[in-house]
Amino acid sequence: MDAMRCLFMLWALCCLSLLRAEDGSRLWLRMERNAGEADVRLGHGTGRTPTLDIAVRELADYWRGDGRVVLQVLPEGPDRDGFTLSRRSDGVSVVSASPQGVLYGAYALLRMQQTGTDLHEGQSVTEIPSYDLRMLDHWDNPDGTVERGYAGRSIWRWDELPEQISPRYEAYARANASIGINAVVLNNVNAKPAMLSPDMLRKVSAIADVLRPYGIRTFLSVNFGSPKALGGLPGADPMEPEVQEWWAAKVAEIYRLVPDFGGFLVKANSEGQPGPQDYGRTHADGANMLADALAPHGGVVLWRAFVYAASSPDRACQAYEEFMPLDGKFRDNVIVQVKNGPIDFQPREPFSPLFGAMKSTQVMPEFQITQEYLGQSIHTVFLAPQWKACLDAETYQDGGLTVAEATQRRLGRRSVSAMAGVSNIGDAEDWTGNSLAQANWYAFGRLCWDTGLEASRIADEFLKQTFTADERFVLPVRQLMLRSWDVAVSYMMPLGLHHIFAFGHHYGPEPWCDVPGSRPDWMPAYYHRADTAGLGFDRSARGSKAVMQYHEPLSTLYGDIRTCPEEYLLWFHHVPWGYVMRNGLTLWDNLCYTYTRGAEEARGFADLWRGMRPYVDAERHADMLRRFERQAKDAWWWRDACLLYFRQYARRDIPADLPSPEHRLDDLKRFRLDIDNYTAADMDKLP
Ligand code: GCW
Repeated sequence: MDAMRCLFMLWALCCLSLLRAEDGSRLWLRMERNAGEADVRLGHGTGRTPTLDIAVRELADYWRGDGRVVLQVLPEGPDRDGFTLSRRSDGVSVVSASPQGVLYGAYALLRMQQTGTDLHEGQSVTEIPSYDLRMLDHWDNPDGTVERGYAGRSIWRWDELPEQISPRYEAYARANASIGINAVVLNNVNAKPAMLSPDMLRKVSAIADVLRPYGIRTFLSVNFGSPKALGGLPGADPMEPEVQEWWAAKVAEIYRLVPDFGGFLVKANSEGQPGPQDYGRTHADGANMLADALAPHGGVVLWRAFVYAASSPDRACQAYEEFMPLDGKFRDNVIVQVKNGPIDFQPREPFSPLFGAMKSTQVMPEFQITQEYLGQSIHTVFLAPQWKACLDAETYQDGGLTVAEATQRRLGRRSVSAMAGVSNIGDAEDWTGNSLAQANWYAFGRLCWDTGLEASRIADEFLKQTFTADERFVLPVRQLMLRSWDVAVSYMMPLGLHHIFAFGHHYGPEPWCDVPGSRPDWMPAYYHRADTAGLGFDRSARGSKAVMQYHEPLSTLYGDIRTCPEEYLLWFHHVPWGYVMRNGLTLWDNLCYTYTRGAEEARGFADLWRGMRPYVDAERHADMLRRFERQAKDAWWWRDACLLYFRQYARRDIPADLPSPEHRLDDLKRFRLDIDNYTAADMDKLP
């Protein structure tokens, strides 16, 4: 080896060892402490509060800019959690009408410092968040398990509470506040009645005490049958006075323990949960009864529209059918919480027609941050582009409103606007079980704050704060993140395919799955409808008529196979295998090319990440590399499974210029993933 090369190797080794070992626990809050030189103070007339103390402490510890920082609460400052930052010759001021707004301003300053976007002298910026409630929904159970959680167990240690307060609660509150999240539902929508027992409520109150100074209000999911299951009443009919009294008393008990309690999230008459329909009442009757109990205390009801019956001919139509007749019948402290798509957090869905349809009801979007249907905590899929596609979608309500605009309006005197995301957080060291999946938590908060932010800007901010600002890292990895959703859709369910997952755990492919006696709408064939004529679900006017739930011109656009966006083709149409698509290739050939492209790009992600070794500490680099390698293998597994299976119906060959399948269909069909006992350590046991 020549001398130059030796020197270079030595230099490279030094650089590598300089990257400190990291476990990902600091998330995007990896600021270096300053040397104690920051001059941070409260402005004239601004008294201390616990929230302002946090703002002062954060800046005193981490601000490295010139001059002093003055934090001020002024009645004429921006309200609704907003703030103004101004840079003057002698420093920076942060002004808001509330302490909480000042705290968000403080975190904005630190974010600017970390991402190199400082204000110049004389410049000022004002930000007002897009939504009033920026909410994380935990699907955490009292026994410590997390439904669809892939990052370990629940962060809430119910068995230790209220005596022991894990330091993680405050770290969690701080991370949320740093991105503007101000509302948290602690428990699963499949709620246990015991959640409302006096014992549990004392634990809830202890958590709420930690979250409060960070500006976060606590909410609970409730089981609609609680008056019966917990209260011992004969039923839970919302029209029964004793049921109403039970809830009013329970709500009063909660507010004694948690004075700023936010309200209830309810999954009713869905997937076996009790609800008002059990007593011949409507969703509005149920929601309003709870809303009346909460109203005197300032609480709200988040009532989910995720409903579907096994008997329905098209699950995609059902939420609309059940909720549209109730439009305008909900109290103004009820928000109907609607999943982004009409079915269920699929890799790619058109937006739910309810966003455009319900004009007289406060509606909020619900997104899934946890990757139930997108490779869980193994695959890297940056979700901001998926959420943006929904938020930016034009509904054509009243001549023109995007989903974001339709859900940001406040319709009644007590109405609040809201957006929710199902959390991907667990007790894993790095919180999300995959250090790049932290980006989805981050992106969710940032988009609730400002739905106008571009996905690329969010990725950029995240990478600079969480890894390094070195462009040799940020540029390629940002590009990887921005491609990742489309890539995952391509190797899992391109062209509008949906719900062809393995039964139950939803990790791998199982388009052939057929569990005898199971609900038909839980089986892939219900959705893909493959036969020798073609593939896809006919939701046009000749089919299930789901297209008619959209305003014109969308219903015509989606309903006509020639104008339907090709990304939704098989969502809305049963398409002949030989149908020629816009690029001149048949449906079958397009499926083959798209699956293959997705699988090849996933392989490219692993290669790209391998090359990022100089910029990332060894721990996070190695852990992510294993995941990227597994993702690449899974992508080929998906591609082979779906092409081999659908080929039986298409009766066509995979184009000769594409690689032959690496797997055999029979082997894939025999494979069973024991997901309950599956950990990242078992990744090599997959096909
Ligand atoms: O996506 C499905 C999940 C269920 C979940 C349900 C819901 C909490 O598979 O695990 O239950 O949606 O959103 O209620």
